[in-house]
Amino acid sequence: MKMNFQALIVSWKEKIKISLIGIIYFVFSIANTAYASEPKPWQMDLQEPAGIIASKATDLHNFLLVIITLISVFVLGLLVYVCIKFKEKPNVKPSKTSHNTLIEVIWTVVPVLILVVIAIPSFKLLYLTEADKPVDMVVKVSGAQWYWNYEYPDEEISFDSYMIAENELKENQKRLLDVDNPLVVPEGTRIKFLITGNDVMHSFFVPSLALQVYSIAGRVNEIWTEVPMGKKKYYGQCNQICGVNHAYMPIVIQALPQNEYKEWLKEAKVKFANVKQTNFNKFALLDKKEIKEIK
Ligand SMILES: [Cu+2]
Repeated sequence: MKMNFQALIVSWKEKIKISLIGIIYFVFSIANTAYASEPKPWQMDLQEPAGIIASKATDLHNFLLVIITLISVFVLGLLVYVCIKFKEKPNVKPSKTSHNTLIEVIWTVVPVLILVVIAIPSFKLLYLTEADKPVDMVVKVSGAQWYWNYEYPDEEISFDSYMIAENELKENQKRLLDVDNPLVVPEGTRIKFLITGNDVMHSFFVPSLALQVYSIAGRVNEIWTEVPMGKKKYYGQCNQICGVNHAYMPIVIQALPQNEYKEWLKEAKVKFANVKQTNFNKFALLDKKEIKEIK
């Protein structure tokens, strides 16, 4: 009878263990299959990285966090130690020490070494973002007051992307984040973005893809990213203060499976066929002489 009771307890423990594993697995599987990369209420960490640049940037951020924490704890400890050790009571006659060569050498050399340790992965990442990698497609992004224009030079389509006003939001659409025409791209694609501006300075910022580039009139900035596999929306915002409606020009990159992208492209070519390209769009990539010739 005693044995049976023990066996019962063991089986209950086993059941609880299995249930806990099940719950943890369920939570993680939901998190992994999330269909959108977006800011979350009370979010503490960075958004889940998508693509090689974003995951390397997140790794660098986590590495720096360790270094920053160690330095902060060390400095705090030092301050507390000094406050206690050199307080007035036991030091009625204060020491007049003003130099200590060894300590001065240490506090110069150690920060230099720390900076070198930080610089190596930092430069590696910077070079990766600047690398001229072969890409699958090119998208030209133009910032304007207060919307984005996306142009697919190879497909000869171009369209504006405006935020959906609060009173026009449909179910499942996000306030201040969803747009009428998202930038649609095929999943698993390496994309080169050419980023320019129409008026004031804007900034094309999609945190989960580690994209953050200034959009400046008369200048074309360039960056590439890899959109991973999976049907997903990547949300971003203009993050260069650009005027009264700065907060109302979000960015949505919608990744679709190849076949759905092709379907979208077919429809887009019809839908945006009548959209006349602005002079700005025609001229953005030309030099002054060529513009004169066209005029
Ligand atoms: Cu802006």
